[in-house]
Amino acid sequence: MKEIFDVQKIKYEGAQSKNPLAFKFYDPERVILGKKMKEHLPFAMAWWHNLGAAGTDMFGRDTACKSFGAEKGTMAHAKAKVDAGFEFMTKLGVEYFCFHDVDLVPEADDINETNARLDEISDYILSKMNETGIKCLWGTANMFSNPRFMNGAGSTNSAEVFCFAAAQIKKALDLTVKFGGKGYVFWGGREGYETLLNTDVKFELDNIARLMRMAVDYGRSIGFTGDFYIEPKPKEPMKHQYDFDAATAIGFLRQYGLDKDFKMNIEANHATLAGHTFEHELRISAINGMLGSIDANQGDMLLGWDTDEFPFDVYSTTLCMYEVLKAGGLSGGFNFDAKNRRPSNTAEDMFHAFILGMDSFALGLIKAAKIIEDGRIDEFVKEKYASFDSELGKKITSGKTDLCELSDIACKLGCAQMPSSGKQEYLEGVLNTIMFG
Ligand code: XLS
Ligand code: NI
Ligand code: NI
Repeated sequence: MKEIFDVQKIKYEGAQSKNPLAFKFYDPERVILGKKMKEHLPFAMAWWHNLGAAGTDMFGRDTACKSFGAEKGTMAHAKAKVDAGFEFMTKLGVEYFCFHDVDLVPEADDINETNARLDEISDYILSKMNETGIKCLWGTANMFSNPRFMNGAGSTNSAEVFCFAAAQIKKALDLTVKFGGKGYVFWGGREGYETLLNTDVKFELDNIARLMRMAVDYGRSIGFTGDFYIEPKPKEPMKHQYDFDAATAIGFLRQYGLDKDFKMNIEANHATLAGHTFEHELRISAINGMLGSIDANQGDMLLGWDTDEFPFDVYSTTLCMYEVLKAGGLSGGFNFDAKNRRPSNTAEDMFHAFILGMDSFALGLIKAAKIIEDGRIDEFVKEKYASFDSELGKKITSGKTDLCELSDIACKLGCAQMPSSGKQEYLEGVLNTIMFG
């Protein structure tokens, strides 16, 4: 078959290499902390950005061409995207993909027709998966683009639209199972509101949970054994989104008894939109046993929306990988939910973007392993709480005391010693020596 991209297979050449189409840090076979880099970093391609997004923004049309030789809006184009996607992933050594239902085919007016198209394309995708060994990380239903979802999907005010959400989830779960996907994502882009003047928040939350419960029941009934994920995001497109951040989403899942089936899919750019760091969201998920998967991208400090840039900030990838390593790895993977900047509009730029993202995470992994091997940061944190290893501390942490006894102790002491220093600047210096020393 004729190749779509005029690019050779991307190889690791090391940091000295000046070849723009080579990995400088991502060496898939290199062993870090007893595991190959490619096992630490199961990368995935996001169908929508990589094969769909062509640079359109609020102020201008496409700058890139993603027709892949076929007419857009046709099944021939859907197939050309499959060919392009599998060639692209193979050339980069990316072993997974993620998709929304309507990324795969042009959506028809009638859902029956859309489903027939999905059946056709998924057979074709499956044959490509078998040919290449490329796997599916997760699937999802796009319940935010079609105008019927203007008031939400699970949170809609229309019982009929709720049925369409159910139908799309059912089909997307069928496809995820057909592809052997590891996970199924709920990103609640329209599950939120603009004003309380027209919104029954309690009703909407109850209904979202009902839809998720039905998804779990259906998924399990057709043999889906993977994780369901919530992908938190505080805003955009809605002003208030219900899955604001990991802590909020985890609370919601527990409230509705969904916590055994769900984990978090943490996106870096969503974390920063919520006013958190990426690593904060990862830590909150991990300590609750809900760190599932990652949407690997980055935002822009100066812009207040989801810019979906390819990860470049190595401090951020390092602190991310430090959390991931300490959590024992991901059951999911690293999905580049990221797109080229609008003026980076060539096919070669698509490769540069993935090389940048994969190298940034490889560097993050290398540096995070060094933080762990160095041990000073972990040791400091342990020491910081040493007071709770004392007799008094143990009394508190074992729950063998009460407010009155502790109050008596404080009163007897009269005044407390100052706690030990947090030493932030020292620790930041340690991090810098590990990064650049
Ligand atoms: C949008 C989200 C979306 C999800 C999948 O901000 O990141 O792309 O990952 O629906
Ligand atoms: Ni995402
Ligand atoms: Ni996003």
